[in-house]
Amino acid sequence: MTTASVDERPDERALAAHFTARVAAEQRIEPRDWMPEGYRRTLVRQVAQHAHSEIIGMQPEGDWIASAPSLRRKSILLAKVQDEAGHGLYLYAAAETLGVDRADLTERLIGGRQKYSSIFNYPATGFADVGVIGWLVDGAAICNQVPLCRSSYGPYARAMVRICKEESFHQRQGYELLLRMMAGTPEQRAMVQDAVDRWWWPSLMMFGPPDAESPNTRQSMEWRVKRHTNDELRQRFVDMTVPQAERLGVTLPDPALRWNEERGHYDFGEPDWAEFRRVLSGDGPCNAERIRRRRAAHEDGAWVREAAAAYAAKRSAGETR
Ligand code: FAQ
Repeated sequence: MTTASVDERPDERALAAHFTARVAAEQRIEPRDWMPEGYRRTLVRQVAQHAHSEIIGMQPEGDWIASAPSLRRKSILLAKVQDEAGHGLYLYAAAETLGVDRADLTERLIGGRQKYSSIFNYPATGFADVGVIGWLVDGAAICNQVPLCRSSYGPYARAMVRICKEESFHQRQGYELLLRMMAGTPEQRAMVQDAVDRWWWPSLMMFGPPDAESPNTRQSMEWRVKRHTNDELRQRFVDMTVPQAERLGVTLPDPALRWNEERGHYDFGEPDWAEFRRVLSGDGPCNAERIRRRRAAHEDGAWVREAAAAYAAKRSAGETR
């Protein structure tokens, strides 16, 4: 006689059936609900990667706060970068509802054991990059994240609602900055075009590998953690962005880009997936620098964490007296 595995025990089977039915009925799964271990692991992976991306994502634009060309641009950029810190915090809080510890997730990030978005391993070399990051990177982030507001896991979906509102503001500030620069001098227009040339392909890579090479998509769609495949969202982003590029007066660096009447979508070229894999493996232009700075910031913040913990301990001792 063989012993039934945990998954085969009748009560576990009933719980799994209940979980599947709730997901199918578009009901939210909440932290105290039973969930399959794989579902929990997938969410920890995705939500933590997302949180890390927001925090590491502060670096490319953050570098421009000190040299923004006017007080107005400086305050806009400062507010945007602070929003990204806030997004990271909502997302770490959502991950903690799954039974993981934020300190441990941070250790995993700076130890290279957890990923963050490939896009933040590219340098922001000019001020036009701030506009292009807002337009393309936040634009891609919105495209990917609006459907996540309907993700099956309650705390993640609710965090996404708030994040998306702010991301759409970020996208507009980027586009507005670019409109201003495009109405400026030939040098300013050239800066914008140069930034678009550098950020276009990495932005398409934000959506992840092609569906045929995406190991997680099928299961994540079944669990309704993800609501669309990587390729569907990449197409949606291209369709949304081409008219914006035309309005702006920039050329997207893809000779294969053209409207396909039959499909009702733009055809576009293939991103360099070898470069994507290289960046994911740690060999992008800025990977080492991003992690080095994140680690230094974490170490520099040790005294704040210690002081907060000592204060919390003092308060709770006071409350129990
Ligand atoms: N970069 O099987 P799939 C932002 C990994 S936030 C790095 O397709 P999945 C805001 C993937 O983790 C940007 N790694 O995976 C902002 C998996 O690795 P693993 C972040 C990537 O999860 C704007 C493996 O490849 N957004 O921009 C990437 O089903 C401006 C196989 O891939 C989110 O995190 C990549 N691009 O789909 C901040 C959104 N793509 O863990 C500052 C939420 C894939 O198995 C300034 N996440 N990988 O070893 C998602 O929607 C999904 O996780 C995907 C990947 C679509 C990113």
